Amino acid sequence: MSAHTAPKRQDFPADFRWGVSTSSFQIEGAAREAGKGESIWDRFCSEPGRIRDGSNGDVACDHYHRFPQDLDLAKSLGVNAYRFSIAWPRILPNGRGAVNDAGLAFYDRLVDAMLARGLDPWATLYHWDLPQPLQDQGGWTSRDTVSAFLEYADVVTRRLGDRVKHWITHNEPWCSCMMGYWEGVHAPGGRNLADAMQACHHVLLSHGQAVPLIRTNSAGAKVGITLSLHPISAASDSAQDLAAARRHDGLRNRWFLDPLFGRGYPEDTLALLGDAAPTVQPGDLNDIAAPTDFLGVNYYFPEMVADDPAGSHGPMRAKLVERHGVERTGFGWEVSPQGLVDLLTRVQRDYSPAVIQLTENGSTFEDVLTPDGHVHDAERLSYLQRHLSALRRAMDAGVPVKGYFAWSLLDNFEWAEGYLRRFGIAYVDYATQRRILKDSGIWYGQFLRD
Ligand code: IFM
Repeated sequence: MSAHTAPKRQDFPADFRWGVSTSSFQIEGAAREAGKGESIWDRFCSEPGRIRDGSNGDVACDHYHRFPQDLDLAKSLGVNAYRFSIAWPRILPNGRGAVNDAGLAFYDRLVDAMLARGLDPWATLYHWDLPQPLQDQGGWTSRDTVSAFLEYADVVTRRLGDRVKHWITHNEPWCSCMMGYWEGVHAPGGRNLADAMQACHHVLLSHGQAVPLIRTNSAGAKVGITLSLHPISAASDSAQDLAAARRHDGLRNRWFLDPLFGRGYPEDTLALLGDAAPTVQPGDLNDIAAPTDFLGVNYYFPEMVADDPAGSHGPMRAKLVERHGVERTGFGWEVSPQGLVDLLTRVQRDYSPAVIQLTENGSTFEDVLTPDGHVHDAERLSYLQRHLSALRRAMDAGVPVKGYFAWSLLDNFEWAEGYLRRFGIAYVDYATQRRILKDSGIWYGQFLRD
């Protein structure tokens, strides 16, 4: 860790959005309560060997019952925005059709509680918990799921659109589609690239078609999508590695950015995908490119790649290479604040979004609750400070970032890792459900109240 001067809130504009980020499945629990239907993650967790600690989201952080205290905690930090997601199976237990009013009523209470505390609600419609009945009909590989999503988006935005004025259609399509339908490590556990590409196309299409609908139901709302993006570099200056980096970037970043910004799918990536390329109907690309108000960017780590002529890691013929001697998080992810600057300046140079919101950024380390009742997470604290400084540098370079959301308010269910990875700025003692602000959370609060 290099010496570093802590950033100050005054270094950022007065109207900057400061928030924390969460998602429904990861914190809510109450998996079978008040009419909620089964989600693909409930099902995935029930399959042996899927989740590293054999856990599930049945209780998670019990946020469903403890949200007033959790929002008090967020408020105590001094954030002015709170990002959360809505569990589709709470609203439409079968994915479409009958609406479960108790589910809507829960989000009514949640949103009202945010507003009562001066927290601006930022709602994500899809953070991966697809209703299982839709998966039984093909999930995101089926075009019918697009119309089901529009039905769901309509119901939710009609109900909450008077109070929620920031909507994110999808969180990280790469993860929900590529990790879920190709790599097999996320729900629903598929292992077929063509399925994943079709799923991606439907997710993007559902985003684009939902944008005008959300605007109709939520007057004056700002609407966007959140992508997980990575700065990518080549392992060497060889022509082969440089070409591999370009190919990898095609699938990892450009595959999403290009169609969202009206360029269609990247030709080079399409050619490499061959038969795995998705079926695209006339008008789809136009729909996907619906103008939005902001691009949500989630940044965690950079990637370095080398040529992989055998294609053993997929048709992009690129393989990830570990950079040696660098700092890493508990997940093994490279810590690179400069990567954030590189990523944001690249997105700005190549796509010029009017507004970027940094909707997630955070880290996992081995946290220890010490006998003095504290969690001295010096590494996470340093990560947070250095990424905020990097954000400032990106803004100085002209990138129009208007908000930062720390991932995450609470330790929570980290997908295939279960509860083994802690990303919170507040520690959760799962046995008692006690929340304890970590040193990083205490610092974030001081920074915000400064
Ligand atoms: O926990 C996840 C979150 O659900 C999506 N973005 C990355 C986080 C950390 O892995």
